[in-house]
Amino acid sequence: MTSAAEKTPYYITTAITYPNGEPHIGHAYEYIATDAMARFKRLDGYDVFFMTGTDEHGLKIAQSAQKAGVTPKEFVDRNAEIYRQTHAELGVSYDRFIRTTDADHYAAAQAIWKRMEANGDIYLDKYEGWYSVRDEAYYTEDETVVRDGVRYTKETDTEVTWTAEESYFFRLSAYQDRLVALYESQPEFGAPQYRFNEVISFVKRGLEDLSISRTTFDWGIPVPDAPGHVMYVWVDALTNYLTGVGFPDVDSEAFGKYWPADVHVIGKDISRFHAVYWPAFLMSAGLEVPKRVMIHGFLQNNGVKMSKSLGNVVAPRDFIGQYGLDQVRYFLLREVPFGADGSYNHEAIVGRMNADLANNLGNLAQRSLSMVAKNLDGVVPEPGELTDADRALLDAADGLLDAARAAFEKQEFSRGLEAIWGVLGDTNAYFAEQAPWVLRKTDPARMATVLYVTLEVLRIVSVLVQPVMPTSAGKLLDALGQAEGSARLFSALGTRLAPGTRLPAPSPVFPKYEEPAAEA
Ligand code: ME8
Repeated sequence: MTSAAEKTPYYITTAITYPNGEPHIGHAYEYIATDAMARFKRLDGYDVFFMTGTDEHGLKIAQSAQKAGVTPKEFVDRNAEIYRQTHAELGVSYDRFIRTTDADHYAAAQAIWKRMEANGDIYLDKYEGWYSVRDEAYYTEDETVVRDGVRYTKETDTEVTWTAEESYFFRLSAYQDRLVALYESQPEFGAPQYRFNEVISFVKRGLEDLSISRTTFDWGIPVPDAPGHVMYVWVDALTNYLTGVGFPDVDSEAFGKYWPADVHVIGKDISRFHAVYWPAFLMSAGLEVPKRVMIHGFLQNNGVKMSKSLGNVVAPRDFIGQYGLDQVRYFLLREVPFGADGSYNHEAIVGRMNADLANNLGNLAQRSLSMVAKNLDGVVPEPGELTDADRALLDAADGLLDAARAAFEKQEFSRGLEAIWGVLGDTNAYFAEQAPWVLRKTDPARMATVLYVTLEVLRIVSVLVQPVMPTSAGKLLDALGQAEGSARLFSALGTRLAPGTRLPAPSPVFPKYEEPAAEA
């Protein structure tokens, strides 16, 4: 037994969301993927710390609050609750839900600022430029276009206005070589490679110093010893990853254990902040940089960008209500290679639900478990001598743990699930070929062996799909007589299903999706 003290720490985070709109399926996608990763590592014996939360400062939030006729703090208190609720509905097993208005976060943001300042990387100057409130970022003139008398950014198509203010600057330009050296010495720092390459070329083109304070509004963390200045929201936001593990107390147990983070999971629109600014801030502050920034793509509704004006934004709650939580979690992680942009539509979801879940997994489990209930008094039989077919199938199932580890280690969830469903496909073929319902009359001992092998593959598969479908996999493991606890950890895959295990009466776990009957 490994005690908690000996477990390898694993620190994983999502981006922290701006709580100014309703949560949509794109946010849910990131939460679910990160949750699956955290659950995978816990089941694999790691000491996991998983953090998510909300990014509550900045002009955009202040303006939304004003529109809603409440103070910024009232606004974020109300909206952070909505996001917390979404996490609960999605079954997200976070260890901390951080809010950038938490008191310990103010201390952490001010501490990192002081460290960067002490290192000579912060200076006061004047800033002029095209500012996008939506992006909380300045753009150069050639990064913008004018349409119908209004100027927009080319990249994000958000409106910009000419803004001039006194501002503190971070000497980002001084970090170009160190960043390139980091990317070379830590080639897995950014992933997937094609998205990381964009970051690398951006840095190689040369970096300008970064404006990191604002004086035109006050909804932010005060810059230490600089009345009138609040921190640029991204300095504040990125620091959340340190706050969660005890910073500024770098001698704390949490910090020693969990920093540097193992992986920050983020979307492609914020890769620059995480793979360029963030490591530069950390180097300046004399802190280690994260091990990996995993950049996922964007989800589109039927190939169309989700937007309020198109009215095609799907709320996670509605999505889950229609298909079921585990079904949605499976679909999102199986359908789109993590990193790539993806699209969802009703037919694709129903296809996966019916073929992969109801048929390949659910039906196989129900048929084999019912046969054990009817013919073997609901007790896992002792297998007889194994045939080549039995051994080949068990070998393939035994190889799944390593295959899943290799895939999940790189957040390649779809690849891991594909391997598992490959073995399920083999198992269905095996079941049809061996035809235990025929053996029942001709060779009951052989029937028992075939059922044993089938249940054993189902046990291995159920243990491995827990990170993706916690509730359904739990029900399958109940049906296979595997109690909660050590029998469900990956370490339980080192032993075989125990003959003699008494199984409860089986009931179907994955119903087929039926189209609601058309209204008469
Ligand atoms: O960017 N598909 O917050 P945010 C997939 N507060 N992912 C999507 C998506 C979509 N359609 N739309 C958004 C912020 N996301 C900052 C982060 S971290 C220190 C600060 C992802 O609410 C997006 O890429 O705009 C990001 O990773 C997360 O949702 C939150 O986005």
